[in-house]
Amino acid sequence: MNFDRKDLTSEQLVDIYKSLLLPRMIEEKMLLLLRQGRISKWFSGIGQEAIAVGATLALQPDEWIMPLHRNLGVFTSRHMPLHQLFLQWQGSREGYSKGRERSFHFGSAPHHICGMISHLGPQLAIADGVALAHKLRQENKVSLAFSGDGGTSEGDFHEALNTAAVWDLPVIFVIENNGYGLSTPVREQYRCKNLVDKAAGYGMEGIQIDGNNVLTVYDTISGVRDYCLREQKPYLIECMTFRMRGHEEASGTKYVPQELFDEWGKKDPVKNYEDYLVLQEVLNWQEVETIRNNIKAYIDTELNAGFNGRPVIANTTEELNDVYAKEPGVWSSPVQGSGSGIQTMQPAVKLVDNSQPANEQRTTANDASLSELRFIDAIKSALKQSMQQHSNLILMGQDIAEYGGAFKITEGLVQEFGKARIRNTPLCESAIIGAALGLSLEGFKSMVEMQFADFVTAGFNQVVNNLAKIHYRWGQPADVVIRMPTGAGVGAGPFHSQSNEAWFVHTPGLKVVYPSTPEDAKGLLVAAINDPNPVLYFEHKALYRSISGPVPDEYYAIEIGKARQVSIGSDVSIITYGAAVHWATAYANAHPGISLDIVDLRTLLPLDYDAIRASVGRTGKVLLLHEGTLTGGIGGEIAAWISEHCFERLDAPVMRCASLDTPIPFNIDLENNFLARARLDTYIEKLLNY
Ligand SMILES: Cc1ncc(C[n+]2csc(CCOP(=O)(O)OP(=O)(O)O)c2C)c(N)n1
Repeated sequence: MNFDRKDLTSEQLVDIYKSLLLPRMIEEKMLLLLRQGRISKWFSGIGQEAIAVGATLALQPDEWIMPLHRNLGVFTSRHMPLHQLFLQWQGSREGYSKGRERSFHFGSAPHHICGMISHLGPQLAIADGVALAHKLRQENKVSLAFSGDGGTSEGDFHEALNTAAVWDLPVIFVIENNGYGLSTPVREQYRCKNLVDKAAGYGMEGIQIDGNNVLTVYDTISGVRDYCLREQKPYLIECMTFRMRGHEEASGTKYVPQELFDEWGKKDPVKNYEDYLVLQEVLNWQEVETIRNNIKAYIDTELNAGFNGRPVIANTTEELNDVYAKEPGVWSSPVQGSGSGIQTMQPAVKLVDNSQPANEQRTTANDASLSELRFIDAIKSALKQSMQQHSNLILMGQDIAEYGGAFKITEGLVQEFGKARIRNTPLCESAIIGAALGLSLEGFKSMVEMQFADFVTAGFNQVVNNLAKIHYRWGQPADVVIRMPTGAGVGAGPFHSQSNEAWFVHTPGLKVVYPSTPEDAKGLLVAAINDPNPVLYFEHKALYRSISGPVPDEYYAIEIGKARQVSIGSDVSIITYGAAVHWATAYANAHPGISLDIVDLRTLLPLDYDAIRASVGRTGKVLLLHEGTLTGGIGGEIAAWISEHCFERLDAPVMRCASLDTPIPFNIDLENNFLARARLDTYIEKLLNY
């Protein structure tokens, strides 16, 4: 192995040696503890340490790294104390995730390390978002993300590299090509000669290097970092290495030919570098011995502390409380040792309470000037005012800049706020949602527009696994709003009409809002953008231009989690949301003799159980009405809650009127038959006559 020290001092060479040796010696100890049954699982990076260590040392300590499961060297080179790392691996409360995450699936904002999710590839686009934040603030910083050879086959790899290239982001993508993805050899993983060849396809520079030579890794990444900063472009580095142990310790290595172990054993990154230092007389063997003894002593002391962690005592209140970030400014107890600590100042915003019918008590500011706006214009107004209020708010989506978006909601914004903040995206939902999370790591807010709610499936993983879970896992807020143009009624067929809100209501960590009036559309979007949590904001396309109403001109918010009482009645409750609110009111208008108690939920997660209970109390007969399909819909959840909590108040079975359990048909007659509206009269009759 050829080492070239270039202009590194002997002291620097020794520091690199210590950084390289530490993860190796920790791992050797872990393997021992594993055999003794004192730890349960271990993903080994033995043989690959030069990559994680060299990369981390080449970056500034406040540059984000997105490591994976074999990158212990990232954590140690960022000087995370071993006892706390060990507490983390043991699932202790005093680790980095309060016992909620395993092995290396955790992050720490003070160390600028972003925790991976098991799905691997989603890490890459988060680095895009971080780099975008640096670019927008004109900071001289890069981000660095790892991928295995297996991970390069994921769509996320393609999306993240392409987006970084198109947006000229200073991201360093590092592939650790260690020959295998679990048991899959690289010949069954890809057909190009070298993975770095893919760089050209994205229009970026790339290089393949010896990943076992720590000086090569360090020098290359230092140079690439300079390039990324100077040119404001991404770069792909393929590090050739080998996985010297099984995928994880229990899975064995039978499928790996012995010759490969023999060949790569000779290229051991630690041994070779050690020999080089001795040969160059930077160290002698006695000094090597001393360094090893010091590290051993450090490991033993730290492990002692690590084994003395307090056991986790489950506290359900704390578990539930940590799912969501508190409002900015009151986010006081991030998971110990993590949380970005970045608290963006919240603009002063008036809370409008229009939760009671106009003829009842209503505390909407009477002095506020009102304009008659269409639903779509109310959304526009919320976006525009939020952009004015939050200088750190970025809007992203396909065709949203000059074109104004598929529904023209963002029309004109690019002229006022510029292309840096109103961003057209390539066609890649997953990377953009991942980038939104990266922006959030750096204290930005973002709104991602789905062209149609249906297309969120292409970014589903980022929503339900990254955005939704990150705060619970390691105390990091995901300050992202996803706008979801949703719903049927316009003959748009199975993939431009879906009501998929129920998928997200089943995901703790998300908030789901779904306004039905222009006033609520504006106030809830403002609230969603102010909220530090990931919010899915559903906007029914059929309402955009079909309804209008009075909307305060001022900047105001409507409380997330609070339902609106549309009308108070005594015969039947209709608990509903979205376009179905208008079906219910149309029915009420057409049947003045029936006293309907209509509740517009407005927020589906969290639900306003007080409003539901009050309505049930007034009528004793409940119809849950929604455009989403019946089975597994929100109606089922609310029906269960009512039967559990309001049973004595019921005078009839709780009924659900929902859309048919079929995909959404294109033909208008079929679509009308599909929609819940077709069965509304029948259900109300049933309840009245019960
Ligand atoms: C989306 C997804 N599919 C499957 C897995 C199971 N899995 C975990 S690691 C792994 C192999 C990864 O290989 P590679 O990217 O080369 O990284 P390495 O483990 O070799 O470091 C697989 C298949 C997963 N974690 N995520």
